[in-house]
Amino acid sequence: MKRFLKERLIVVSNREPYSVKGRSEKTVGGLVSALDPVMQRCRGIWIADGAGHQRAAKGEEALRFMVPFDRPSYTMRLVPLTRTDIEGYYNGYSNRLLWPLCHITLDRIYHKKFYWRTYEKVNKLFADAVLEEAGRKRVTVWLQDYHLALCAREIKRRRPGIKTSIFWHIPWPPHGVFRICPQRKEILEGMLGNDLIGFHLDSFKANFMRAVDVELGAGVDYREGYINFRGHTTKVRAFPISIDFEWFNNAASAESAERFMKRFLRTRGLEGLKIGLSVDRLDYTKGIIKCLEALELFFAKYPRFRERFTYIQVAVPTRKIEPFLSYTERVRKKVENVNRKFSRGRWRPVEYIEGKFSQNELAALYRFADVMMITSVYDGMNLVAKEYVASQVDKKGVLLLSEFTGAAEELPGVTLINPYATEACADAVKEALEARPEVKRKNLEIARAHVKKNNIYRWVDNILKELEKIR
Ligand code: ADQ
Repeated sequence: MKRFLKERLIVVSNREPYSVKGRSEKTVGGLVSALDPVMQRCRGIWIADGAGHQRAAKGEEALRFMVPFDRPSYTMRLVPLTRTDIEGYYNGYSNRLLWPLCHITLDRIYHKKFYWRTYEKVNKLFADAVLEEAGRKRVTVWLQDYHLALCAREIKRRRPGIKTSIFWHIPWPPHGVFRICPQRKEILEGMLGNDLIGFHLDSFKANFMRAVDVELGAGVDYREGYINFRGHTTKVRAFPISIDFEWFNNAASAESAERFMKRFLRTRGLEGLKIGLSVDRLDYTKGIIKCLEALELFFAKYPRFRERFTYIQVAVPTRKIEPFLSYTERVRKKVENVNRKFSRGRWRPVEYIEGKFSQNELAALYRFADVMMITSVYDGMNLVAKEYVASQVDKKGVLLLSEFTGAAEELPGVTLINPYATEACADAVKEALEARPEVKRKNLEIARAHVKKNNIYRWVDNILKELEKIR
């Protein structure tokens, strides 16, 4: 990152970047993977929910401390939420309404009045923490994601001079879908408390602008990306998020990656096989069932790949609530079915691993996977796609990428798939496994050059540059 803001940077997110259970451990997820290196460099303040925190320390010390513990670089400030707060704001409004709504999985939407009341309350609690940390100092606040749609409006109400911005990490759906939201006006008004709103794609930005136009009658300059509402101007821009290319490139090139992979393949009896890979949170938007259905069809249609190819599905449990829990059950059952159908001797078509891997281990897996399939039914960006590309140091693999990910609109040199077209996905796996080495090399060179240039530091730089321009 080249740029530092003149003012102190306060990042606010639902989840803390480190969970502390005796030692500090980085949490899994796109947001943390993206922002932690940035905060380490600029020594800001990160405000997050501390409900999952189990610190030995009490009182003040428990809520405010430096992270990471082995290399203290920036301040963590926790907002202690009760179980009821989490139930209403996080499990409820954020993940039973906004998440399925923005991912257009409408029959998963469920709403209670209590969810909304708590969402409003918790957004106020986050605003309180921001104002307390800011004191009389000049700060720039950078809110993260759909949990905090109302926070800026509250900050501005009490200190209009504080510069605030939000980055929306998930899609913003077309207005015909967004209007389903029972609190659509309040959400939009809350968002317009920000001076800058960032989305991954121009299409999400256009959807948002259309919503404020229709719902609030705000003054909207579609071309320049400005919204005028009640005397306040908000700029809306697309900033496609990325990854630390060099980190993945180096981690995948390391000898330790080769050693890890050798051991991994040996202990699981996968030596000598072609390898496929998916790495997902156990979330219905990632289309894991779609991926397994495509594989089932692939092994049925192309039996010559049996005993020659195994697909590794790494799946990490995230939200321990419905409907994520039943989705996890469905995934497990589907894996069992496919394996029961095609296994022979020691060979299994799908190697299902439920759990978390370190980033070094992921880099190794990415490097040695001959094909990676990403079947999200809708996805803001999808960092896994970029991590795979950056880790493909030998340029021997193929990325099959759902056309419904943000990454698909941006990444050149990858093969787009439609996860709903099951047979076409199965065929794409076969074609990937038979692709000529020079074609794979050329495609990966193109994709890698793109991610190398448009990396996470550039993303942050672009957002901070835009924030600096705002008076
Ligand atoms: P996510 O929905 O979490 O992010 P994604 O962008 O793919 O999706 O990021 C997932 C992250 O978790 C990756 O960095 C990956 O390495 C990590 N991860 C996944 N499985 C893991 C495992 N088993 N072990 C360890 N790490 C694992 C949201 C949006 C995305 C958007 C990001 C960033 O839904 O569309 O790209 O935010 O804006």
